Amino acid sequence: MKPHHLILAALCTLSLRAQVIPLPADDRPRQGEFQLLPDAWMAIPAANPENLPDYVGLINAAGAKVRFAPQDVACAIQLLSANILPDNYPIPSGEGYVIRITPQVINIHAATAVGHYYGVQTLARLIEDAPKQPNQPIRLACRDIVDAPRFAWRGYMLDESRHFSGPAAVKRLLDAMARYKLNRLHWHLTDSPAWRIEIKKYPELTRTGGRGSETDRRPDAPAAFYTQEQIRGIVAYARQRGITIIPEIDMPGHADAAVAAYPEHDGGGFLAKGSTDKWPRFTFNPAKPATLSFLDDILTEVAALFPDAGVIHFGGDEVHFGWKKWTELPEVRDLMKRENLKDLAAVEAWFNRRMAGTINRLGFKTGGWDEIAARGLPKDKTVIWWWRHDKPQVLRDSLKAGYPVILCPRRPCYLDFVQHESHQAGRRWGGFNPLRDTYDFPAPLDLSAADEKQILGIQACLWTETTITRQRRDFMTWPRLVALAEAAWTPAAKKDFTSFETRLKPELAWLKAHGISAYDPFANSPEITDKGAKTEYLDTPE
Ligand code: TNX
Repeated sequence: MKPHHLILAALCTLSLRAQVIPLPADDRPRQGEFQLLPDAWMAIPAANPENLPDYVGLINAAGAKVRFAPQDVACAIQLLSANILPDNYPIPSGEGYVIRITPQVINIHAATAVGHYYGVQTLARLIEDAPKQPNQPIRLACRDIVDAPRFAWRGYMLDESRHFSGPAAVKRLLDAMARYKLNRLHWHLTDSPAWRIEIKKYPELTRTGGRGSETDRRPDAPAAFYTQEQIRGIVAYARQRGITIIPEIDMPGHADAAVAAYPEHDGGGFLAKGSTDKWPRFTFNPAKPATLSFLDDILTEVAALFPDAGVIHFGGDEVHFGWKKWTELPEVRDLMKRENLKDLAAVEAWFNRRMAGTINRLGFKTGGWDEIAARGLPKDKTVIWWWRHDKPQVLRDSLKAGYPVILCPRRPCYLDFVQHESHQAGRRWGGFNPLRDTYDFPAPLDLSAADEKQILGIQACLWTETTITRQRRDFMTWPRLVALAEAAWTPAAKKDFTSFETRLKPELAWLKAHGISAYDPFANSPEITDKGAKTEYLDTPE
């Protein structure tokens, strides 16, 4: 071909470049194109409409104009079952799907509603990417996309205690997570600065414990928290987007806010260094019967609010920082004698087993930070979150002991770490977390195939000590969370940072258009530091 013929060919041929993040597992071009006409029909399988994702809405938000089809009309887009594919196709299961774009029709095959949802998300990206003119068909290149996630757990953790987000911000976050096929929101609802989840039996938890934030310790600061009604609404909103919310109620450490509300459960905290104890009531009393029933009651209400969570996370992190008072507590002394416990680590382990028993009885697995790995909890009812990147042996031991593990090491999964060498606000620990490190994860761990079977997935965590405003929370989260989404979904062999960067550029525009103030790594946009910012409070009904 002469050069000008090549140019002509390029102009006439539709782009086959898939502007999709996360990159699908397999994308095979075919001959021809499909023309999606205005007002075309979209067929959706009958199901409980209340729980159905808004498939039509997603396609139309991408710039098309399709309609929900009545029975028996010829449809342009059809959501079909998994097992009516031609013989040579793999049958999708779970979150997987197959999209077939032929000149006649677009078929999306999946075994589940969430599989269809992810197929529709991918199709929506192809539609977004296609050139559009008013009242003209949208031309889509024919192709087969055969897709399924690498990891079942593709998560984000949001710390609500240090600074509160509020229902509107969480829904906005869920929308963006769904776009990138992230499927778990780990909701860190309680910690030392404040308690953010309404518990009907103990109203002081939020009335007193919900006051203030990491940067506002005034005793009369307003309270900010989620009511149970708001939580039910957020859980349903997430479910329609394929996202499961996992609540975390941190114990026996990180308990100051709860203990401020109900001081009878105090187990002591950091010992005085000079006169400034930062968290004097860091722990619950781990052995007092009334405290254990109080925690049972809380977990019972939490379980009812998150019926589909599968796992309730009970924290379990950093307890030894604040357990020094335990030796003086009569209940702890009695327990040690009665149960023949030789040290405080054994007391902590006893407490973990005691509370895990409650969680299991409520029908959930127990989730915990990696400190709980050596505590003798049942491996079929416990999930470990590996976070201490400086303790790789803890990961090895957890895998060896047979626990399912979620990987969220500080490096490169903590989003309170800075992302550019010039950035001043945020953490570092022998380095920081640039976009590329998050994208490449978990390759540096050199996981074997056997390891990978035991690893549920990966998760980014936003601890909010230094993120006061929504703008800074966005800045620290995005676009690293987009990189994590591709790392969690796309097969290792298909990951390619250069291709990711090309696809990320238009995503930055999408994030901006949706009011999300992401960091722009290409322009090295100015750092949002929150220097001088004040805690923002939302109105929450009493
Ligand atoms: C450690 S990560 C914590 C959090 C802090 C975080 C700050 C973990 C299980 N505990 O309480 O917010 O460091 O990076």
